[in-house]
Amino acid sequence: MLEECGLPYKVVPMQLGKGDQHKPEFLELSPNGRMPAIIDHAPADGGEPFSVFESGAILIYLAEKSGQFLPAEPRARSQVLQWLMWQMAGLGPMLGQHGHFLLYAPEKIPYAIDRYGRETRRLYGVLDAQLAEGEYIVGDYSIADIACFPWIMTHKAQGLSLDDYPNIKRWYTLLRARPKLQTGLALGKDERKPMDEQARKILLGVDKPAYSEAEAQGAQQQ
Ligand SMILES: N[C@@H](CCC(=O)N[C@@H](CS)C(=O)NCC(=O)O)C(=O)O
Repeated sequence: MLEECGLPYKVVPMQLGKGDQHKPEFLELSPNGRMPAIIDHAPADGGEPFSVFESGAILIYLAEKSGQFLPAEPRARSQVLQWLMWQMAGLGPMLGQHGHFLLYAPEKIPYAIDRYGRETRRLYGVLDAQLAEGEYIVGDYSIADIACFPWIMTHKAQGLSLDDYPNIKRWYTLLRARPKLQTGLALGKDERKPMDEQARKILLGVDKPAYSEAEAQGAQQQ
């Protein structure tokens, strides 16, 4: 998004496998302990630096700051925001869970793989039908496209073929050809490291007990 907007930026790499996302200085910016988060050192009001967490909120903030990729006309704006919310509440979380149970879970649980797999395919179908209506998700290239693209990029790992979704395939090829998107994708490539067992535990949050003592006692009493 920063590349597409032409805004200057500095990337601060995070090592999720080392728990950088749990550090107090990061939690001040992103209380949910997840990346991305940004700090705007030149906010429009000329005041103190301003931080934003949650990718959807970041996209809206940068679209409003740069006046790009989010139309001002109320109907078009609402449509872009509808699809942005669809990504935030559906595509992202469901594909995240599908990927987890398919690729990372230490045991293969067919029910979970099936449930999230079905939902993943349903969501792909919804997007494919929407993309039958136009070149981009709604109107011109927007933050809805920018938000959805990275999840569609994971289709192979999710066990999907874009041949089953011809409109997504056309849109995906169109977006992939954007030079600024390519620059964005290449960022931080050298920083990415394979996960060892400890990093996996930290990232999946299984380095801590799943239940509190009170919950464990309550379960025994039932
Ligand atoms: N809803 C959040 C999701 C962010 C998210 O899950 N980020 C992942 C990396 S892509 C993360 O920070 N994971 C660290 C962790 O789970 O500890 C958003 O869209 O910004």
